Amino acid sequence: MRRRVSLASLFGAALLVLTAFAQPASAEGTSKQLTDVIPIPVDAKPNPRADFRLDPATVIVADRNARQVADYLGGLLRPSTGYRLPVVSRGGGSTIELDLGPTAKVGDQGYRLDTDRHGVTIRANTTDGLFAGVQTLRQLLPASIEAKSVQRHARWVVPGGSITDYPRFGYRGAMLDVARHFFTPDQVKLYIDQIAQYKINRLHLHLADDQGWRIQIKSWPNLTAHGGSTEVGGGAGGYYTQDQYKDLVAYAASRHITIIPEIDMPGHTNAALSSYAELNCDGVAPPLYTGTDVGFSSFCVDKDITYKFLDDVIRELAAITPGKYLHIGGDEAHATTPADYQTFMGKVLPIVAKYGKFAEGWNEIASVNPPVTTVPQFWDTDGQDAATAAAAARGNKILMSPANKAYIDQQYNPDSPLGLHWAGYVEVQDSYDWDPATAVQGVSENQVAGVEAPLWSETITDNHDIEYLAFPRLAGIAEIGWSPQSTHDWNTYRERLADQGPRWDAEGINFYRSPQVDWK
Ligand code: TNX
Repeated sequence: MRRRVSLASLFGAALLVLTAFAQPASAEGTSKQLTDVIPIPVDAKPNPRADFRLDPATVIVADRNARQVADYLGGLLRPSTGYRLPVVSRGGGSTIELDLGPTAKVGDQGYRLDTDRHGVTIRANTTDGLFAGVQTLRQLLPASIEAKSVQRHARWVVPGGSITDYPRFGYRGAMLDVARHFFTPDQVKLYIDQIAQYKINRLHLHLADDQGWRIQIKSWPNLTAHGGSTEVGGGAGGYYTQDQYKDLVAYAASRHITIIPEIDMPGHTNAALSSYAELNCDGVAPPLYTGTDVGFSSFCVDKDITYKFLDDVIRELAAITPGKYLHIGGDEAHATTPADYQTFMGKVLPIVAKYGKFAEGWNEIASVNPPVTTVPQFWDTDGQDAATAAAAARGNKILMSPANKAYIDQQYNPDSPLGLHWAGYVEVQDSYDWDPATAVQGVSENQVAGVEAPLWSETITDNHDIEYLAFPRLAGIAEIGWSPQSTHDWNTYRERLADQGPRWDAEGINFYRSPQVDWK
């Protein structure tokens, strides 16, 4: 008896020693906290005795309707683990199970994630929810899971416990301006992969501006042949054929992201006006433009051909866009009188509806009393716009992109090598520390569609540049869009953000090492 007791206490002492040894290992990232995730989950109940460790025999269990997410997960985990991780329809032993079926509390984008010593189960009502759960699982693993080659000495531990998680807002967007500088389909796909890990579910593509027209319109071929032939600085530009665009839409869908295409109008249209003389009031096509001024171009509001043209453009674009929104710009129409702007939008909004879509527009569109299905995107910097507040009061949902917080094309500080600063310098804390429910006077939580981080491309030309401006700020905007306001806290956020550094290194993401964060 005595002997037994002392054995037990010896065992206890050994355990203590082991735990002490385990501590530094966890600091190195072999074992993480359940909440060490961006965006932070709604609810997490850790169970430290239920950690799960992936091993060479682990299988991914998913039935047919979850297969796509399972294949994606396998694709994420195989390169660094070197494990086979086959996707099977049933299996025991060590498993990661994706389970599509009625799941309480989490709605149509959320998920439950339960981890015990035998494995991980992600449950959701939809494949979007499963995909979101997969992004969480990914971050619960050590950063080296993101490596592209086998990491022999890693311990692939997932912390035990349960997460119940769902988004605050349905719309969590990123925008990429492919008009000022063109980005190839592969460049856009890389950005899609990067934003998907933060549960971004919309990618708004700014497809036309003064400097370039980037989407093939078959009935108006000179838009791309001529209008797509240059960009800011005079480079060669480029455009997407409709097949390439459809492929991008499908690729985004495989990352559970909906593409929202934008044709900006009636301003920001020099590339189109330069391609077709008849679209100009004076019938004279202006030269192509490769500078960075705004507000000098306008479609001719009085000509019938303008609306014949836009009917064709919107018809062709709607036909290759499965998402329900088309963005029609409407910003900075300084070369259009307010009366003409009203007339113009009064004719174009019905064309969008005629082709079965809802419109999105920059907040100027709120002034034309658009249908309540139209989503004005607030981009101002002073937190007030009477027309936006009035639209919200009429029932329009507002998308939040206040430029001094959400514009990830702005410089971080005066020394930033890339970016503009008309909205001010936007450091990492600035982009995180705001609340969409109080960002605009007269627009409250239930009137907000969500958030979006626009990345204008006057100063950027490749993925390296994209990454430098988007990371870390995009992660903060993503968290604001997903996590409840009650979890909002810069001090704990900056610690979780620090943990993203090694992940971004492993992924090869060229992020800005802000001095506001103690990077690991
Ligand atoms: C303003 S914001 C613009 C864009 C520029 C951007 C640069 C908005 C709706 N229009 O045309 O690219 O600033 O930050």
